[in-house]
Amino acid sequence: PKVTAASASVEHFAPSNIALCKYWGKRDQALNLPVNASLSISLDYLGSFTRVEPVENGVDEVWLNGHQLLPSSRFSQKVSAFIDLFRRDQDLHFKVDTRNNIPTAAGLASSASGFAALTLAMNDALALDLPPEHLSVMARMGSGSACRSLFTGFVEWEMGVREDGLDSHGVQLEQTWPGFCIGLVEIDAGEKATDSRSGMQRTVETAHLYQSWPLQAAADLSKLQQAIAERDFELLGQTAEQNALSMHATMIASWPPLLYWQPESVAAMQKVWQLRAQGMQVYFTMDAGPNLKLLFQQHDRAELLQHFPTLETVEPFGN
Ligand code: 2P0
Repeated sequence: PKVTAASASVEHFAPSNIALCKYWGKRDQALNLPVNASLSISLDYLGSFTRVEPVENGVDEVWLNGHQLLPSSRFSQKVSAFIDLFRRDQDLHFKVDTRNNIPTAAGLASSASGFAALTLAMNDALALDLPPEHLSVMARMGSGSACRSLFTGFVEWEMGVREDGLDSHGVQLEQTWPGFCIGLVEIDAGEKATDSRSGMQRTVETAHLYQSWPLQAAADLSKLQQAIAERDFELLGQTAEQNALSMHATMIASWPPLLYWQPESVAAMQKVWQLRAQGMQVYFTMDAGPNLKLLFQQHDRAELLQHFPTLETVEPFGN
């Protein structure tokens, strides 16, 4: 982008997103170009508020949930490197203040909403006026999954074919699904030991099983598109759950092994399978962390809450 003068403080919100077909593996590390296309649902009001304002002291300042981070911290460095894409060679620095209303680093993709909100804020601060798909390309360079958080509802991340990545961005699907619910089962909100970036790199480099992943993901993506078009909840749930478990199988087959599950994660999976055996249409998906995200429909919410009393539920399209 062409840079003009930096303006005063601006704030933007972007939602977190949960992938039904996961992004796992890069064909280009520097540009965050994925090996496979993915499909997610944005979480409505759960996400990140990011405020950006110019500072005069010659370095970026990064704040997360009310605390200033050390410039040497992983997140600070990632944010500063991302701002480099906007400021280019200009002597412009910013205070970036991000507040998440979801647990940070607990596998709830706060980096996705954070970089999406930061992209919107930088676009405003520098008066760039970029179109949505270009904003999504920029967000992707901060964190791959952030390109999906630029949009609401169902979003497909088209992997693209270009080497410069300009065709690798999120696209919002037209379809809605009133009554579609996501439930967050928090197993552990602590910081995870291996972040997604190094986790997916390790999987690509060491797991033979990963060779089967691109085909699995492509097949799952078409099933999900069909399920969304026909509002076939069973097809959607089965596909999303199998996709997540397939991704985790490639992680477990890495070396050193990458197992994000805790005993309570497995217990929650078994509870979901038990409820399904009793006839309830409830499915789960999991990301690079121990927490489960449940997929279900509004008419099952009350009964599901009896089995998962602390469930935080979101209805991305209302009910
Ligand atoms: C996803 N995840 O599709 C997958 C499933 C985690 C598991 O996208 O290196 O933080 O910044 O591009 O976007 C998390 O990976 O990784 C993620 P980078 P990112 O939601």
